[in-house]
Amino acid sequence: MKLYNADLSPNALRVRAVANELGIELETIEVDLMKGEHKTASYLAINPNGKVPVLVDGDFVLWESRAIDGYLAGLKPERGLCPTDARKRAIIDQWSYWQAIHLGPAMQGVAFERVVKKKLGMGEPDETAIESQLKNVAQFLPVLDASLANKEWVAGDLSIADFAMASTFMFRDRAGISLDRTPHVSAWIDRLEERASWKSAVAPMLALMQD
Ligand SMILES: N[C@@H](CCC(=O)N[C@@H](CS)C(=O)NCC(=O)O)C(=O)O
Repeated sequence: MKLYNADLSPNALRVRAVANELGIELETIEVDLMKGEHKTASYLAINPNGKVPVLVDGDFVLWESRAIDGYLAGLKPERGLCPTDARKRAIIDQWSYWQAIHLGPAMQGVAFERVVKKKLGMGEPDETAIESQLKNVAQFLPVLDASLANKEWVAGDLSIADFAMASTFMFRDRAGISLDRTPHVSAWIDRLEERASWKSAVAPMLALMQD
């Protein structure tokens, strides 16, 4: 299986981590976003959105990181990362969609302004955008915190929802987003980041951030 990947992409990160967790080996093909390799005709033929990641499994092509994680988990159902039980699956979807639509854009909005722009030489942070996204972070983070008060993982057992969520937290320290007021979230992300699957997936990104 091939993964069109960018080491600096939080969306590709959640796919590499789930593959590691499942023991699925992926042939990663690095797509240089700075050189626009994701906008070439040959790349747009596999993902018309011009974004990473993309998974290619034989003649099956799949984009959208959370969908890719669901597919990978489905190949190894015995690992339980995405159960077929309707209620368990619905709770995983609930948190995955919530991350994609609510918490993720808020956290990533702050990280983009404070971390990514600087890293890629894209100018000064937009303080108005930061203020607006920090309000969203303050609204949504406590929701996750309350939910994690009585469970170890986002959907109860470890699942693809944890990996969907975790990518959002990658740049929290660099972006100045404190988890002091959300101790359950803090304990959960520490737990997740201790996993060998995550450590190995995140290593290339951390190396790039040190440059
Ligand atoms: N919803 C997509 C988002 C993919 C995405 O935005 N990828 C970024 C990298 S993190 C990208 O390729 N950006 C390049 C661009 O949009 O031009 C997913 O989860 O896979």
